[in-house]
This record gives sequence, structure tokens and C-alpha cells, in this order.
Amino acid sequence: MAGNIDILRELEKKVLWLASWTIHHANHLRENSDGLKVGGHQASSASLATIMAALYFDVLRPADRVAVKPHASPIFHAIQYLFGHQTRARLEAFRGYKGAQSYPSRSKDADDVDFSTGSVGLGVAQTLFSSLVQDYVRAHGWGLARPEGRMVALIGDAELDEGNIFEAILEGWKQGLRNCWWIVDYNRQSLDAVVREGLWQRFETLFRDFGWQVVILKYGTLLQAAFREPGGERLRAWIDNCPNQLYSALVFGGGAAWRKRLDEDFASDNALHELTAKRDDDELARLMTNLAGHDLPTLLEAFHAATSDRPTCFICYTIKGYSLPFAGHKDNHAGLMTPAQMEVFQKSMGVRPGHEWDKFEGLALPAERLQKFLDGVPFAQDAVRRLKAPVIAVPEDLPVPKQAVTSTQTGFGAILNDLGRGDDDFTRRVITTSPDVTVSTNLGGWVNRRGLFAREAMADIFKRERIPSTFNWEFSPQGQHIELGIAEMNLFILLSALGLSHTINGERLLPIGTLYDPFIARGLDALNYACYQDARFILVATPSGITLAGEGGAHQSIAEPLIGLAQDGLAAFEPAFVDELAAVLRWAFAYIQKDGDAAPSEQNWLRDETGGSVYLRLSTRPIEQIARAMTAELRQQIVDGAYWLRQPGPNAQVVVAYTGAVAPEAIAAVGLMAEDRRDVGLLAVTSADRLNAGWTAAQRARERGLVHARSHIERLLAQVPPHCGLVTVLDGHPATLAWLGAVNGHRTRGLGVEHFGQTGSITELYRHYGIDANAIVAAAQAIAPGRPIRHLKALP
Ligand SMILES: Cc1ncc(C[n+]2csc(CCOP(=O)(O)OP(=O)(O)O)c2C)c(N)n1
Ligand SMILES: [Mg+2]
Repeated sequence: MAGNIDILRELEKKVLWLASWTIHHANHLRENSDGLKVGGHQASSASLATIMAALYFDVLRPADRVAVKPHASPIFHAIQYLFGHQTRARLEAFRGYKGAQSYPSRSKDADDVDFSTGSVGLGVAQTLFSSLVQDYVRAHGWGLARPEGRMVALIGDAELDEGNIFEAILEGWKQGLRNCWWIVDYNRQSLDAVVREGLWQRFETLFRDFGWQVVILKYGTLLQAAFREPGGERLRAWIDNCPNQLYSALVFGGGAAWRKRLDEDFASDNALHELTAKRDDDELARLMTNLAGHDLPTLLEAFHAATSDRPTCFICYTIKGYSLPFAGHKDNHAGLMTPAQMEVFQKSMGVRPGHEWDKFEGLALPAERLQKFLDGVPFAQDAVRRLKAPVIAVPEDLPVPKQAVTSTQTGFGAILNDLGRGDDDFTRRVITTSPDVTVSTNLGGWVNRRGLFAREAMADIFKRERIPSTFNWEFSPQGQHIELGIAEMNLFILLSALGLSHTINGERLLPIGTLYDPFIARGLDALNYACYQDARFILVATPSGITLAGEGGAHQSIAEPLIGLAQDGLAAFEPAFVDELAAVLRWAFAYIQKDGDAAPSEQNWLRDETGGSVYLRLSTRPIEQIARAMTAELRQQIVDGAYWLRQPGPNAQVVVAYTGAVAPEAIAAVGLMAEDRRDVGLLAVTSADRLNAGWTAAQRARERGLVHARSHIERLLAQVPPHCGLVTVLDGHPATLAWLGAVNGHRTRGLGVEHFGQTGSITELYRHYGIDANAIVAAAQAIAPGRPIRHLKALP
């Protein structure tokens, strides 16, 4: 390490140059067709150049995984370019179409991003949960041939304002976090402003309280040496007491500004005067800005000294825009060097015009030596960072509970409970997790069988004391349920980490997370984040809608079906019957294992080859089940999103399409209408999302010339006569299904819930919100007038 410090210094310089140039090129040189500012963050990137050079070129090992501060993406891409893992073409297209991404992206970048970042705070927590997942995998005896990796987050200091980070720290403490490094880029600037004084002290006590080791890296080697000179201790005290704003302003002001200020403040201090006087302005500026975060020897020493597996937070003092003309300026977040400033900077870097992308241009060491060094860098030794894990075989059928009247939530619990009896590879790979709603989402039976996970065993004292309880909460390294605190953000980030285990750890897990449907909104950005990284999991959301009746408006979900419809990477289902649930769940275990890299075939509208995650919206409402055999055809239709529960005839005036818990109302309404109308149809929609996706894809395919492309819903509705009216109904926002009318141009009335709910019985609430059988019949009457319905008044 020490022997290579000259090389590391050159590479640090090169990384700063390439990142700055990449952004400059995108903004000033590349053709700009739409007049928008392209952007990119030269100042935020410069802030991390030294730290990232130290890490990537020296400290990191192949098994380590990193979440890079989103706006330091250009530094990451520059480093990968030097390793030969990023192309010049993509750097030239930075922030452009198919170019290097603005913020590191696992799914869109081509240079081995470990964790996506962008929405600040999420990547940070992802490292923590990835570390827990690594422990989980190893505790189960998998992946032991690979060395343990450290999960590293590079964090902006203002990023620590994000609450999800604190939620994660608390959870990490509970779960015995190890092998996690958080490196804070403490430049004391956010986007808008300079941060509050003394923030580092809050961080320090907070991290220590939760069992972390905290390493504060404030001064570089130049300053440390100066502090040993006469008057040096007073200089240290002055800097320690210097307000962040003043320090930043002086950084921006440069050598002369530092001298003026120090001369004023130390007018009668001869020793200190001497200390500053023997340095010219440039040297003085270099000294005063020699913070540890820009000092390779200090950083390397600290990183290499952290050998224990304790979670460690490094607070590294840095300067936003270090080495660039707007260093320290409070407005520099989106600042870009002007072409004139770039020219000066380019000269200072020794880069000849026309050689801007040359890897070793302007460096003081021979290219062969630099290349040889790069070839041997430990971090870059593994040719493959995206590991592959074999597909876990899924049973042909999942057991369907036999109750005549039951709810999908009860069915889910029963299916898992039954699965829990197994001892095959499939069962062992299933892992469940829940944010303090394990029991109330019906995972209790499964957990009783499979146990809770903890690295160290912990007995259930209630059991030992022989106090009867339905639940057996024993923790052990073999347990298969991770019990989380209530924070839903943590659930989604843990699912994100579990759902990437096959590529991060090379060991596949089959994660299921449960929560109440309305609280999806609490963790929505983290859910979106998990999907964006292509993590694979099954989300079971229950109870849902106003159907949970007595729980009232604060627990009722309205918009979630629309989230299911719109969220990319997440196939959403809302089965009504337990046999549908079993079919979907079985399919889901296979779907989450599909290879995300496979190219979707032109015939496959739903992109079933590429897979994704799955969201099941379930209900606590017991409903009468349909006694039927599950045929292959029915199963396929359930998975494709809909099937005819009652086929409409050629003279149908009305079709009712329903989703989920309102099935009894839809069935009752159709029964009533059938007394007066002929051929009424009843469409069971198990997945508005899959129907909609298939429909959109088929239309697009036809527009591209595949004239025979037909989606499932088009085939189903082709049997409905043109004049027929369509009434859609669900316990959720009516827009979820109302689009069905656009498929073949059927006149449609969408029933659902648009306003906050309240307490009441299901009957009262369904009537109040207009999703009961009466409302369905009335809606049908309005859009497809037929003979008046005699029974309307008689309905409950
Ligand atoms: C969730 C979220 N909110 C807001 C933003 C916009 N944003 C991007 S960077 C930033 C400030 C970052 O400051 P800091 O973390 O200190 O990084 P620095 O630029 O100082 O290195 C903000 C508010 C974002 N990316 N994500
Ligand atoms: Mg900052």
C-alpha cells in the first residue's frame, strides 16, 4: 500500500479529471437537441475523489459491495473506465441515451454497479440489510466457500437527514449487524446550504449508541505536521472552532483570503504568523484545505486499521468541489465549470487537447507501471461481480386448504403452514419477514415450524416457563423468519437485499414479506427502489381495502391496486378464492427466479421470461369457496389475470368484472340480473396489472407489425357483444379496472372506493361506498337499460 502511494495519487488525480471532463463533455461539447441542461455534479464528485480512489484502488476486496453516493456517479464510472470495465462511448454519452447513468444503476449501467442509488438514503440502508442477508446465507451453511464481504456505503452528510437511515441503524443493532462500513463524505454542504455546526457530534454519539465503531478523520498529513510546528496547536484550535460557513467561504476565497483572515485573528501571535508566512498563498491554501478526506495516507491508514467486523462509521472531512474553482462555495451543488475554467483546469492536469479520454494522459508515471498496477488491484480481480445461482425447483402444486368458507389471508397462512412441514431445498430457501405484523398477517404457523432467525440462539422464555401461547418464538441461526420492527421502509429494503442474494451472494433465497396493504405507502419509495434494482421477492399485503371494515379509515387502503398496476418490476394480483391464491403463489415462486437478463421474445407480451417481483393483495373476509378442480387452463388464466366465472352469451347486455373480496357481491348481482336479462357474464379478474400489461404490449406489438398479437383480455372480451355494458367493481380505486372498457370499446361504469373509509360492517361500508350488489345492479341498469329489475329493493 505505502509503496504505491505515488501511483494512487496519480490515479486520484485521473479520476477527478475524468469525472469532471465527463460532466463537462455532456454539458458543453455533446450535441444538445432539446435545450435542457444535462447536469451532473462536479462538486459532489470532487468531494469523494480521494476516498473512492483509496477504496477502489487499494482497500476494497472482490467480495465487498458498495453503494456509491448518487451524485458521485461520474467518479465511479471513471474508476471502472480505468479498470477497463466502462467504455469511452458510455462516458461520452453520460446522462444521455444508453450512456453511463446519472446515478449508479444496477439495472441500467453496464459497469457492475453493486447497488443502485439516487433517492438518497436508500442505498445506504441497502448495505446494512445486505450485510444481514450475507450473515443469514452463511448461517444456513451456504456460500461458505466465498470470503465474507464488507458492505460499504458512501454517504453524503446531508443524506443522513433521511429517516430511513435511522430506522435501519436501529434494526441493525437489533440484528447484530457486522461487516458494514458507512463512510460519510462530511463536506458540510447539502444541496441548498451549509449544514449546522457540530453535526458530526450528533452522528458520533448516535452511531456509538447503536454499537458502531466511529472513526473521525479530520486532518490530513500536512495539517497534522503543521500542528506540530510552533503555534500549530493554536491553528488546530482555530480550525476546530471555525464555523462551517466561514471555513467554506475561505476555501472558496483561496490562499490570500486564508492569509488575511489568519493574520487578523492572530495579529499578535508571532509563532503562528511565522507558520503562515513561510508558505506562499498556494501552499497556505493547500495546507488549510488538507482535510483527511482528501489525504490518501490518512485515509489508507484508517481504512486498513479497521480490521474487526464491527460496523464502522468513518466521518471523513471533505470539501465539496475540492480542487475545482467553486470549491467550498455554498451554491456549488449543481455548479459546472465554465469552458474557460475547464481550460485552466485541463492545463493544470497536464491534459493535452484531444487527449482528454486517454487513460494516463498528464500523469507523472509511466503508462506501463500504471497499467500493471491497475491489472493487479485486488478489487478488480474477480471477473464476475454479478453471481449466478441455480433455479430452485418449485413444487408442481401448492396445497389448497379445504375450508368451504375462508379468506385469502387465512388461505395464505394455511398454505405456508403446510409448506413449513417440508424439508426439501425449496422449503429451506423460503425466507419470510414482516415488520411486527407476523401474527396478524397469518405467518404464525409457518414461523412456529421454521423458527426465527438470529445469529445467536435465543430461547422463548414463555415456552420455557410453560406459559401457553399460540406462538413459539425461538431464535436460532437456522430460523427462516426475520422479525423486523415496525418500520415498513426496513421491510422493503430488506426484501431488496434478500431479493438480490442470488447475484450478491451467489445463493438464491425465496423471500416473502408481509405487511398491511395501506402501509405499502409508508415504504413506497423503498419498494420502488427494490424493483428498480430488480430484486426478487413476494410481497403479501393483508388485510386490504375497506373490507377490513372495523379497523376504520386509518387502516383501509384505496390507492394500492393502482400502485400494483403502475409499479414496474412488480406483478400485482388480488385473488378472491384460495385456489386462485395457491395457483398464483406457485407461479410467483418460479416468476421471481426468472432471469432478468433474458431478452423477452416477441411473442411474450408479459415478459414472462424476464420475471420480476410479485405483490399479492389479500383480504380477511371469509367468503364461500368454489368447489372445482384446478385445470391447467384455469390456472394459466388465473395467472394471466382473468377468467370467465360465467361466460357471457351472444345476447349479453351486461358483463360484471370484479376483483378480490367483492366476489360475493358480483356473483349475487349477476344472479339477480340473470333473472331478467339473458346471457349476463361474470369476469373474475385476478390481476388487473397483468391484464393491462398484456393489453398494452399486444397493442404495441401490432403497431410494430405483429398483426396477430392478441392479449389475454382482448381474447376474453372478444366474446362480449359490442352493445354490452361493462360494470367493474373492486375494493380499491375504480380506475384499476375501468380501463377494461377501452379494450373493445364497451360502455363501462367503474365501481370502487374513492374516499377515505370509516368503521362499520362490510355490508354497511359496501353499501356506503357503492360496491355492493345493489350498486352493481344499478350501475348495469344505468349503462345497459333492460327490463327494470324487480328485486332491487329486496336486496340486503
Ligand atoms: C430522496 C431524495 N430527495 C432529494 C434529492 C435531491 N438531492 C440530491 S443531492 C441532495 C443533497 C445532497 O447533499 P449531500 O448528501 O451532503 O451530498 P453532497 O452533494 O454534499 O456530496 C439532494 C437534496 C434526492 N436525490 N433524493
Ligand atoms: Mg454534503
